[in-house]
Amino acid sequence: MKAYLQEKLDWFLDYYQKNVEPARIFRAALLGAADVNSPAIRNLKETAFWDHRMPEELMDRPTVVIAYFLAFAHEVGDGNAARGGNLPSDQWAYSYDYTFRIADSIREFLISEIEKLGYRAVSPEGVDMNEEELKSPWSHRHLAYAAGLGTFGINNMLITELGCCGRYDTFLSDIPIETGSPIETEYCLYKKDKSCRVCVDNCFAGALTTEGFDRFRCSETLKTNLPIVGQEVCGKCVTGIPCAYRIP
Ligand code: B12
Ligand code: SF4
Ligand code: SF4
Repeated sequence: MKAYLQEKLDWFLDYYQKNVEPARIFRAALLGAADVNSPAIRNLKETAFWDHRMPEELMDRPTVVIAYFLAFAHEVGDGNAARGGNLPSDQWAYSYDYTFRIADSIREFLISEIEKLGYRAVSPEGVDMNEEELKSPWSHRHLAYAAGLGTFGINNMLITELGCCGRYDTFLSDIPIETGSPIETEYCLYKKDKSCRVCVDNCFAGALTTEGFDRFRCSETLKTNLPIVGQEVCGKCVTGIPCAYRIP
């Protein structure tokens, strides 16, 4: 079933970018699933956020969380890394905006495909970001981590076999599907043997250091960029790095 949904996802990603909103933003996708009763999901209030929602708060009797990573095309990441003056590229800003539309369409498409098979699936609703803490009660990355899609880099991104330069999305279902579990080796070179810190060096704002991440300082930088590129983006810590498109 996982291969079936992966195939549907691949087909739709290509279809959307060719026919619905022609552009080359994403190059590939990676799908996985996490059992709602697995420790990585049950522990979310401790590992992610005290107010993190449990799957059963968002759907009646779910059995799995489906998670997927949409990997940006190399041009998108490389263009952002190449733009000087600490500014994000226009295409990086456009891609951010594009993602919301394609992600909604992908989710609706996959949910309808699951329903055609006679199972239920729902979008996570009512999980708006907590503005005071700048944290979400539904963390796509932690859910994707629970599904075994990747491991966390010190840039906070989840590094998959397609890299970490991309976007995540998730939804709930009761479809019988092979589930994954957290990957036990570290992909991030800093976490492995301290042989890399390119993401930290790229963070001109000082929000990301090897000691931790100041989400408020990062957020200020994103806001500064809004009037310049039209979106609250930056992404210098996700582009021009060895783990952007692959396991480093
Ligand atoms: C709030 C938020 C922000 C805030 C706070 C950032 C943050 N790191 O949480 C602000 C506005 C600053 C921000 C900035 C950015 N964001 Co943002 N953001 C979110 C949002 C809405 C929620 C994140 C959240 O609250 N997570 C839960 C909290 C509890 O996580 P946390 O405290 O950060 O916990 C961390 C640690 O636990 C750590 N960790 C480290 N080691 C380990 C080891 C283990 C075993 C575990 C379990 C955890 C762990 O990983 C966690 C992730 O940071 C998500 C979308 C979503 N709903 O998931 C997007 C999201 C995280 N953002 C994303 C992106 C791309 C960005 C930016 C690059 C902006 C841009 N587009 O140009 C920057 C990157 C900043 C950075 N280096 O982290 C992507 C990341 C994709 C990816 N490849 O991983 C997401 C997932 C959006 C998406 N739909 O894809 N973001
Ligand atoms: S750039 Fe290097 S240190 Fe940063 S997350 Fe990737 S592998 Fe880890
Ligand atoms: S998005 Fe920009 S400001 Fe935020 S951590 Fe990454 S490089 Fe630093």
